[in-house]
Amino acid sequence: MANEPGPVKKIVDKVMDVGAGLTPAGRADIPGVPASMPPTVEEPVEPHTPLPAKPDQDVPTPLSATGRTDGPSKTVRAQDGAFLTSAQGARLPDTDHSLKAGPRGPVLLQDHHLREKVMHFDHERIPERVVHARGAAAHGVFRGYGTTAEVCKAAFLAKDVDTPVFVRFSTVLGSRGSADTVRDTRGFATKFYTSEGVFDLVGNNIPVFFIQDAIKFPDIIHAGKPHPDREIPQAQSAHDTFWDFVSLHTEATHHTLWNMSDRGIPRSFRTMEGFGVHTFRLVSATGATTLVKFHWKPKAGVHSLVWEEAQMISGMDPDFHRRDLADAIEAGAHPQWELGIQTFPDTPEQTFQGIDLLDPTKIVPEELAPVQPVGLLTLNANPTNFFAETEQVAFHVGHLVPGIDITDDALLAGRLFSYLDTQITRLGGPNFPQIPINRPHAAVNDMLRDGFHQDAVHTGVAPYKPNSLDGGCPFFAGAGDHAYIEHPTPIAAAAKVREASASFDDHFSQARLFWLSMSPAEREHIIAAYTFELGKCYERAIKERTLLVLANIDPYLCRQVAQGLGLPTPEASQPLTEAQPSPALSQVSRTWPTAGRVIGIVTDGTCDLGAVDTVRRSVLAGGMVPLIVAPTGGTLTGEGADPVTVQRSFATARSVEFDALLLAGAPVPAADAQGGRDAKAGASALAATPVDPRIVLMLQEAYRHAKPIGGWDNAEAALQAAGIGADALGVVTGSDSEAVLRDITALLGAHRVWDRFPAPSESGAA
Ligand code: HDE
Repeated sequence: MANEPGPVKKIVDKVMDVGAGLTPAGRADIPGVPASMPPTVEEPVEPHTPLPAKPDQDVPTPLSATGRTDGPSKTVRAQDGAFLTSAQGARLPDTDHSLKAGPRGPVLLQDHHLREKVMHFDHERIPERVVHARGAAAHGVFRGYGTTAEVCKAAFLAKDVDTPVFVRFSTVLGSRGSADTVRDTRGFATKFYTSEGVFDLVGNNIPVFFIQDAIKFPDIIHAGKPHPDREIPQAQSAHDTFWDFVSLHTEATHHTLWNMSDRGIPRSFRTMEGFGVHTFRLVSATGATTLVKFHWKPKAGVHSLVWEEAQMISGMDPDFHRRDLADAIEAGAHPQWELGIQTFPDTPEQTFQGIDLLDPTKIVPEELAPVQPVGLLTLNANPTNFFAETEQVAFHVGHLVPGIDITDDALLAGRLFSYLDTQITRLGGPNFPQIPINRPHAAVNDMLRDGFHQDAVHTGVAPYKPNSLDGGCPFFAGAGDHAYIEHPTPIAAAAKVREASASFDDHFSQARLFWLSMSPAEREHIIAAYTFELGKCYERAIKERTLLVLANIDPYLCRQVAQGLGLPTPEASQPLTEAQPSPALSQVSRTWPTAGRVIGIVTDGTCDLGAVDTVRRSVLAGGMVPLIVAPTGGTLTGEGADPVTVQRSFATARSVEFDALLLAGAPVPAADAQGGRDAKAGASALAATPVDPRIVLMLQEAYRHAKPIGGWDNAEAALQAAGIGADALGVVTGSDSEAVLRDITALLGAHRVWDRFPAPSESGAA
């Protein structure tokens, strides 16, 4: 009875029939279709089996709890049958009315359907992650380049080995429902389902951490989370407790500076770098060891939002990052990252050119140890069910495979304890590795038994060793059988102390290195970020204390922030180090691929629609996403031109959705351009212009967010209404719409037109 083709085919034909009224542009080109079939206006009532998942979606590989692959199909875990049933499979005639003694009578306790439905609903939520609660994930594949053969024996790194992966991106501080574009560190956690067991690389988009020892983790998180009395502010570091802690605990200085830089507000998960942060130890087939740091390099380049844009998006589209990831995958623009390693000799000191490799507040500049590519990650499918996959995935830094070992990093040691511990509460017991998304793709023959939610049906009577009753099974593996054998790293004799190595006391030299490596535009953003965040603090003492920290990074930074706060500029308390800048740390001055960028094409429908459609198609052909913005939703039609589907109306569109804007003429005010209806149209000065005030506002925002703007026909009139010169930097007008698009695409390669706003010359000086 499962998957009966007859009724499904019938309903599919029926819904496709209704959907046929929609143009292909509305259905296929623009990602975001909510279900695999377009809905009908009337509620479908003819029974049929569940609709299939969307083509862009995948599910955890169907494996048994013990890693067996034989048997189940990909839909085996989905619901089945055409009829509504109870959890026990009994078919139900109604789910809208409780069982009552008469239509107006009391509800009867014997209503077992009501009881089951509400009981289950009452328990739908599980505790959110204590950190990194807000996240989004995707399935993909990792292909090894084989370049690590000399240093690492891990099977998944061998040449052309494809390993399934599941990657979850996250913010750190916010609750599950918080906005995506807040200023914060981002998590970048990858689960590799390798043939030798699961390997989890649980990293961040910032290569250093706030603390050097895991015992401080509750402190930094308590300080960053909302104040415990009022539980505000949500998902932000712009408050007194955060700055109170980081100004007193100066080992946080380097990470905090990264947070205040553009890295704290990424444009997309797709445009983030990822870092393993700790130093790991690789082991070769011959037992030789190498210390390494892991890096993820996005093929799309490293890009960020500007702060005003990030704040607007938090209101306009709090799901901006997760939508962007899912849409890109659905559109076939599969995001890619190259995994790379920096390698260092495994010496007893565990330092490299004077940098302590066990100190997670330090980087090794790429100019000193280049990042060597070892494989390619491609995210190619969206989860089918958020809860089952993204919410229940459980990462753990102790999920290691032969060839990858840990070091004595004290932060890593605490994580090795924490990531198992937290799942007991979050996922309700010790059997979370059996949840479909967590199951290894390697044979599992452990002796762990029973417990809540046990899914395996183990055979045998002897889950202990040694045994003879189960024929001695399971047996020990040797190195030749891919056993995970800890590298016998010598441990120097030492006294038990609660202390850190003296080298951990340097809290400022690398913060200064980061500052000196920034372009002038990036430095201005950092100044603005500190000024904003500290400006939100209540206590003057906390601001003054933070200025003392900034004085030890750079006098210009300190002076500018102090000025913005209206406070005196303190002197540095220690000599500034003369760090060599690392150009690899800057996001500016390089060009990147433009695939996946979003271009808004604005028209009031009175222009040459043929040209609009041609540009729209060229944007698509370039791997970018065109969104048509018109006075109302629906379809634009014109003589001799194909109909053009509208994605955003003047009322619903906002500049922050677009990386660049194209104007097909100067849109006249639409019928709803009234302040009483749409406050965006309310500015009286704008209402007086012959251009729709929402478009004027959109242009002004795009301009100040340093976005490229192009136009043809009468576009100059719209620019003029917005106070933007047609010859301004990054503004392109002309009669040939295709040529304008070419210029705009070239500008997008540099991400933004930063030169539009030159930084004060003083910013370059120390
Ligand atoms: Fe985590 N961290 N962490 N962390 N972390 C968690 O594990 C913890 C640290 C990171 O998408 C928790 O399953 C301690 C560094 C990511 O599911 C928890 C310490 C780095 C994620 C936990 C750290 C990270 C987590 C919460 C100090 C970057 C999200 C839920 C020693 C290298 C993974 C969970 C996902 C999640 C503890 C420090 C990254 C509580 C104690 C450093 C990306 O176990």
